[in-house]
Amino acid sequence: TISNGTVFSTPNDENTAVKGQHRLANEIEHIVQEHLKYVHEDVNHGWDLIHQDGEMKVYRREVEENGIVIDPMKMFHTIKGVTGHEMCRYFYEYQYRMEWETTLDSTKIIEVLDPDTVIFHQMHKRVWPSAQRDNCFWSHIRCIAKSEEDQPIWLVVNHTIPHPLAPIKPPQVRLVANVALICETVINEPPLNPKDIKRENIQCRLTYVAFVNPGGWVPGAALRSVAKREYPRFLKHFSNYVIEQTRDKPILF
Ligand code: 16H
Repeated sequence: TISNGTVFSTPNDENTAVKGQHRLANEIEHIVQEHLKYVHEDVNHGWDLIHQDGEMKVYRREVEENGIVIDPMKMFHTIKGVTGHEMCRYFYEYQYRMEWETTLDSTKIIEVLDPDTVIFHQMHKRVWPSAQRDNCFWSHIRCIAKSEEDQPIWLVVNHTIPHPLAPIKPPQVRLVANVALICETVINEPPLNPKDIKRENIQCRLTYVAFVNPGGWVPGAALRSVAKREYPRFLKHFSNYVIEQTRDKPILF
């Protein structure tokens, strides 16, 4: 129990929380719906293609707010041999985080809201000539069924939130972010019996969007060059990680 009377479940509690019934349920619902609304929005107007490598395309829209670069990022990729559920699972689950994240010093779960919603506190590596960044965000995984025939959409949303267990400690600076990973599974030449689907028959179509405010002044040119290098690196590295992890495992639809 925190001093204001709020009771928090911790990662150590037996998880008895009811799905979707917690203090952040409405906020999360709203932000998930926003992401779903814009996921198929085209990137022709105002978006620059800043990186392309095979199926991977990384777009950026140059935006500044009070002199701070807050460029929205939007990227697409197609990954062979994995499902949308697998991509989202490895992105969401705490135990894999440090195996694929290359921009973090640490990650910690500070609250579990339900099995599909946790609050993380993460420390970023110092990558640019300025203060170290940390971030505190809720992370939510969701499966959205479209119809019986279609493969569902899987998504993970990470969104910054203040939390009494993660106070900002200057000179550290808090990142503000709204990030979504949205995935669909495509099955090529589906065999008659769904049980016969092999990894060679599947691929994942991925969309990743990031609205990140560095939370304090950073030299704009440095931030843009870090972003241009690090987002494609993340996408490639994370995709390869999931391919490797799932290669010899049963397919998780
Ligand atoms: O999405 C990525 N990682 C998530 C899991 O660790 C956390 C992320 C996040 C970030 C900040 C606040 C809340 C949630 O969703 C992969 C991120 C890969 C980013 C590399 C590019 C870094 C370029 C500088 C921009 C400022 C860093 C912010 C990271 C998104």
